[in-house]
Amino acid sequence: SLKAVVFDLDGVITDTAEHHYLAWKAIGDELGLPFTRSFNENLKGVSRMESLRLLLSLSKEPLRFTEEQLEALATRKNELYKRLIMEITPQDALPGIPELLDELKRRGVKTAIASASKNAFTVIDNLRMNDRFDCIVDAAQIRNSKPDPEVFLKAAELLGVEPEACVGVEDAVAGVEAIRAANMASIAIGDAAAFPEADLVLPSTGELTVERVREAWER
Ligand code: B16
Ligand code: MG
Repeated sequence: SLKAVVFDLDGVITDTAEHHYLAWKAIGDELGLPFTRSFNENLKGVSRMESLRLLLSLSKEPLRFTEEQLEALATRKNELYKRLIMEITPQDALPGIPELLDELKRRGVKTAIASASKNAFTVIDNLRMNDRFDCIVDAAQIRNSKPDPEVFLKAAELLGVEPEACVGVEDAVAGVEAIRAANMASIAIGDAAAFPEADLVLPSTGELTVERVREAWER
């Protein structure tokens, strides 16, 4: 039976995917790179340094940055991002999420966060959602980033459940890949055309109910 739901954080619990986008956009603008929202889809769920590498790949001429300069760019993006997430309050949980967490608890289904972000705890603190998850796995606790399944497998392990008894929820292509590689059922939030591999795709978290979670798990 269904034992747990493992949630991605950025873009699923709250709209920090937008904050990541705005921070990378500022760096892209400074460097004169044609960074768009549609290209930003590739950065979702991807680690900070890998995101920077993808952003710089937009340059027509090869960019010769030293390791130090790359670190400085990533740090500056993170400073911009940290400033944006300072403003997050409990009102910023995405639609339907608090209700779904309550309902899962009532039914004895465990919940976890599986985030690629080093800022996950700050975001969850600002949402005042620390107590609402049975466990939280962030970037500091894993070696391999999504699409590697490690972060989802670690969540299942800490919950003490088999991955096969879990549903994972993601807004990123790399994230759905990670869920599938972990042998969990998958729900993607976003455009159906972008997620041919997901067991279920919902346009927004407002549609994410216990019934939909069960539906994905039964596939
Ligand atoms: P940070 P998630 C991911 O979080 C974001 O989707 C991705 O855009 C970001 O680059 C990554 O975290 C690293 O974040 O720079 O804060 O360590 O979606 O897995 O919760
Ligand atoms: Mg995400």
